Amino acid sequence: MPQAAHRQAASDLRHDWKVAEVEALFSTPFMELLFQAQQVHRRHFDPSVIQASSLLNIKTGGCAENCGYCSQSAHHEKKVKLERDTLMEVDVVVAEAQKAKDSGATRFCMGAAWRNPRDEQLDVVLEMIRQVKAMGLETCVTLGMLTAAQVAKLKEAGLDYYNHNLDTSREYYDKVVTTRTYDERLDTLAEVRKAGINVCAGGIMGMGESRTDRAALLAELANLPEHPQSVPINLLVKVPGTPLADSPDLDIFEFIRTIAVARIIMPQSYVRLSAGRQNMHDEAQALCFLAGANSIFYGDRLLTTDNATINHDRDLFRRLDLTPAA
Ligand code: SAM
Ligand code: DTB
Ligand code: SF4
Repeated sequence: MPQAAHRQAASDLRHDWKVAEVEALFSTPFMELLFQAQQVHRRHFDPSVIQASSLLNIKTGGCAENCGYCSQSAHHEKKVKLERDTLMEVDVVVAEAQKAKDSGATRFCMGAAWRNPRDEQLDVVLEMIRQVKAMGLETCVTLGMLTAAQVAKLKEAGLDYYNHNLDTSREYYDKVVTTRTYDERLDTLAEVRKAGINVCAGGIMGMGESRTDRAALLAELANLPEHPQSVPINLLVKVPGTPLADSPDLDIFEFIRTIAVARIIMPQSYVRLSAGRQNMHDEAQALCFLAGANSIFYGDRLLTTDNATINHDRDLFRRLDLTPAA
């Protein structure tokens, strides 16, 4: 992309989206919406290149928060079959990162089931970040809420991205989680952004929310002082025993519309087709890429559930003439 074109486009970035405007985009006839999204996508990205991030759950279960979608909340522990585990050893994490690198991932995301890390826990994660970064991988962690001092330590360790999702609209939030507020989420994102760490923030679709909630979530993300550099759009993985496991299925075309609208209103962000690919047909994934998704979680596991397999993804990329980002 010529530099000048990129600068011109950058000046078009908007941070004043009204929810009604975003809803109107959702209501655009499907073929027209995908065409618009693909046009925006091509102004900023090569449409055949997909960024691949691998995930590792470095600390499993026993989390103090009560997120209704999550297998790792201590609040749902009696109903969800999941063994708690302590924080992994640094060497084990580095070995997993090497496997991810060898399979073609360019970013390694480490997730911990914490409401917030204690300082001595954070110290171990800092060492993981340093060692994974030294391998030539981009680093991402998702550890829950952070203080400004903790954010500063992450920056110093060389962290590239911090994942912290808003998950849904402010209005629907208390149907999903009640142990934290929307504003606490925004506060952590503000600290991360201020420190100059790239923000990875998105949400989950298919938790029984309305289209207005989906539009409000995307407006909230786009209206942040900077668009998140990475926007994960998850389709709820219905984990038996979690409060939201019986949510009605979301029409896949509504999910694809969500990707297209995210692409249009956050033109320069990487939009990640995230959880939920395991149960998605290849045709649906292809439409997500056409709608402007240009990043995936790559690797046989997500955090506690299975992902689309590496073999399947390699084959899908070949059939769609997609190339992983270098
Ligand atoms: N505890 C940290 C936090 O909540 O920020 C980090 C880990 S948490 C599991 C990371 C994100 O994974 C959540 O914010 C949510 O968006 C996503 N997630 C968790 N369980 C999911 C599920 N069953 N389906 C789809 N996305 C899910
Ligand atoms: C994100 O938005 N999705 C990832 C990552 N960030 C940490 C997590 C998906 C989890 C899916 C359910 C599980 O495996 O437990
Ligand atoms: Fe804890 Fe994160 Fe799961 Fe919520 S999503 S219960 S904060 S691990």
